[in-house]
Amino acid sequence: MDSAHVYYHGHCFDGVLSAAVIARFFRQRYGERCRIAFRGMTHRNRDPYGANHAAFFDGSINAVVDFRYSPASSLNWWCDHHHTAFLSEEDRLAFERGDNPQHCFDPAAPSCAALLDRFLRDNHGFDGADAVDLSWADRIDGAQFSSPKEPVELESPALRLMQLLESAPSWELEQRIITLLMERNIEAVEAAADVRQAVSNAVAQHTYTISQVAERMKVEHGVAIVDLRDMAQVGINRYIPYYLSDELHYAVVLSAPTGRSKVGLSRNPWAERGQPLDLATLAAEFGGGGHAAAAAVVFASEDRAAVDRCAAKIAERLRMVDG
Ligand SMILES: [Mn+2]
Repeated sequence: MDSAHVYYHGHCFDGVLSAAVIARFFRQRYGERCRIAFRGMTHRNRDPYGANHAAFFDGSINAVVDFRYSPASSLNWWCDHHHTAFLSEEDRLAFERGDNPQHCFDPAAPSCAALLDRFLRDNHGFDGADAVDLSWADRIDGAQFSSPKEPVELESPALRLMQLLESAPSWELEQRIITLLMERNIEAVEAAADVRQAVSNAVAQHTYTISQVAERMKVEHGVAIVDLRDMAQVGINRYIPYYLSDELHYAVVLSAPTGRSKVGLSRNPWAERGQPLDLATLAAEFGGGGHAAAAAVVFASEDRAAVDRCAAKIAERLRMVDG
C-alpha cells in the first residue's frame, strides 16, 4: 500500500474538512508511509469521473468524500450527503446492492465531514483526537446560522476560511489547508502566514462585493435580482442580499465566473413564510440543479440575452410564490 488518493468536493468548506478527516483516518489505518494525494472535484461535467471510472481512480486506495458516488470497484471508500449523489437510478441501485461497509450515504446529514467522522469512529475504529471542531461543517453546510450577520460579517476564523475556500483559491493552497487541518484547529490554520494573507484578500474582495450588491440590488415583491456579471468573480457569498434587506424572500444573483454564466437562486432562511418553493426543482426546469434552499443554472457561454431571459423568468416565478 503506497498511495491513497482522496477526491473531495473542491472549493467547499465541508469538502475540505471531509478530506482532512479521511486523511487522518488513512494515516492511522495505513501508517505514516502511506502517501496521500488530494484532488478537488467540481460540478462542471455531467459525469465528473469521465468515461472510464476505473481508470480515473488511480491510487492503490481511493476515497471520494462529499462528492458523487461511482460504482467502480476501485472506489474503496465513499461518503456523501448530497441529494444528487447518484448520477443515475442505476448507480443508486448499484450502491444499494453493493452494501459496501466502506461506503456511507445519509442525505439527512447537515455535513459530510461530521457524518464521515461518526461513520469512521463507529464502524472502522477511527480514534484520532479531533483536531478540528466539526460542528462548523454542520453549521456552514447546513446553513445553521442565527442571522445573516454571522455568515456575512465573518467574525470567526471558520467563516473566514469558508469565504476563502468558496472564492476558489489555487488547488495548491487549498490542499495545503487540508494538510494543516489534519493536525491543527481552524484558528491555528488561519494563522499560518500564507493562509492568513489569502484569507485577508478574500475578505477584502467580499467587502467590495457587499458594496456592489447594495448598489445593484433591484427588489420587487420580496424578490431581489443582482447582476454581477461584469465583476467576473467566483464565490459570491449567498447571504449578502438577506444581510442588506431582511424583507427579502428570494434572491437571484447573476455572475460570470471564467467564461461561463451563472444564475444563482436562494431563499431567505430567516424569513417567516408558508410553504417555500423547492429551488432545486425550479432550477431543473431551466437545466440547472442544487438544493431546496439554494440552486443554480449554469450556462456554458456568456450569452447575455439568454441569461437575462432565464433570470427574468425565474424571478417572475418567485414573485408569484411570494404572492
Ligand atoms: Mn457537503
